[in-house]
Amino acid sequence: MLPAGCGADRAAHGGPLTERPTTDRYGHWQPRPGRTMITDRTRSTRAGTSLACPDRPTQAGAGAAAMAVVLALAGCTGPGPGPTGGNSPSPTATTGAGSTAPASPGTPGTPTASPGSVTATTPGQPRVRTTIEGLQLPWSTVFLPDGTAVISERDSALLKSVQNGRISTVGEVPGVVPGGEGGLMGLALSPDYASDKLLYVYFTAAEDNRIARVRIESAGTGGGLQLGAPQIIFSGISKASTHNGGRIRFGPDGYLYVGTGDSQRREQPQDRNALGGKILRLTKDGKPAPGNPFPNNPVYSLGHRNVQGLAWDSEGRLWVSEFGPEVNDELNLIQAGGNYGWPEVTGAPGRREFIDAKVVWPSTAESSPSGLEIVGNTAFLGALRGQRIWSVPLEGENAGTPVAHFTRQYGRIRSVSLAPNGELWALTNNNNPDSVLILSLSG
Ligand SMILES: [Ca+2]
Repeated sequence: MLPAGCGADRAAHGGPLTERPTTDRYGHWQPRPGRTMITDRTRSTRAGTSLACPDRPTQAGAGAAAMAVVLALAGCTGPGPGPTGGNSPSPTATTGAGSTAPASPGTPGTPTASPGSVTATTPGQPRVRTTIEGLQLPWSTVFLPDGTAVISERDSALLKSVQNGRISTVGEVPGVVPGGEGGLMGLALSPDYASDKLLYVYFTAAEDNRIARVRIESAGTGGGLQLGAPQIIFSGISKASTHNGGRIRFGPDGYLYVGTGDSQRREQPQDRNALGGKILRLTKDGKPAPGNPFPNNPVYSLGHRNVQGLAWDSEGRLWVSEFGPEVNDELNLIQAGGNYGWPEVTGAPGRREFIDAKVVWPSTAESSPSGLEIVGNTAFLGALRGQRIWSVPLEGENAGTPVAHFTRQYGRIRSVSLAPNGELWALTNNNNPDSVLILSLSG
């Protein structure tokens, strides 16, 4: 399904990294007490530009009008008819302004959060205030304290800045070996950026997926930014042409959360000593964070297929978006040590040993969610194959009925990120070229 040339075993362009892997050849975590970090000063000499290799091919107009199935807590705790079994999803109906809402508030037998109580705290309808064009396969956005945006480009391995609507190249992250869905992906700004000036990056290298940190700071009077030498803090996350995960984000507890993919290794997600198909929780130095559910282990939750969206709600609960296989994309509420089912189950089958998704999209043609952001009590998800932005009202531990915005108006959406001024920045993923959509939520 992937375009030619998207294999994961593309030759490395840079020299070998000097750090010993944190995992064995099967991607199993190898605790090494007292490990010291080694700075990677190897510069890449990447040549050429990779093809766009979609996480999930887009099929315009594909699929029936399947609607997201919404699961309130009551529907997720015990055995019973599956949400996608006897109950057909509701069709959708266009309501104008680029939004699509369900024709009915819910399907009998499928519990939903109370729409009334949720709607009251929902931000205004997102509207595109402006667009900034000129990016190529952008993946992640972070904002510096002065409002400057820093954006990663997956296949070019470049970090770009956007200031006053103008795009500039900051520099290339060395050691990135793009291929398939891999490349330069997630970004996270240090919570101590004011003093340490550090940016964390997740990328696909020659042998694995890894995380580095690099100083990024003003170059001087010109207002530009410059990069320091990256330091690898975590490595050994297995790679493949697809399912590389890639989202990283600091939580309210100050630890770095990492969404990984199963890297086409179905045995990894249920193995708590393998890094694939997990959410990891790390210190700023790349060690397992204190209080993790399994001793001296970076794993925070398991049984995931491919996590590319992480966000916390106002009460500090972690929600994640996750690609399903041919069915059942998911929005999950994360519990430390929780098992989210893959590859044994997907969606919300009500199996006691697995945690059900809060929202299930039966049709991956309508979703395939990558980035996730929570604004107030509303989750926003960027949909790749679905070519839209979904909003989902949250109420406590429950999720309400998803609403679609901008369906097939801007193509594939990779990420959504809240800017300091309250606007939402969405990145397209079309490669012809790509844009930032700056969305106003004020109504
Ligand atoms: Ca699941």
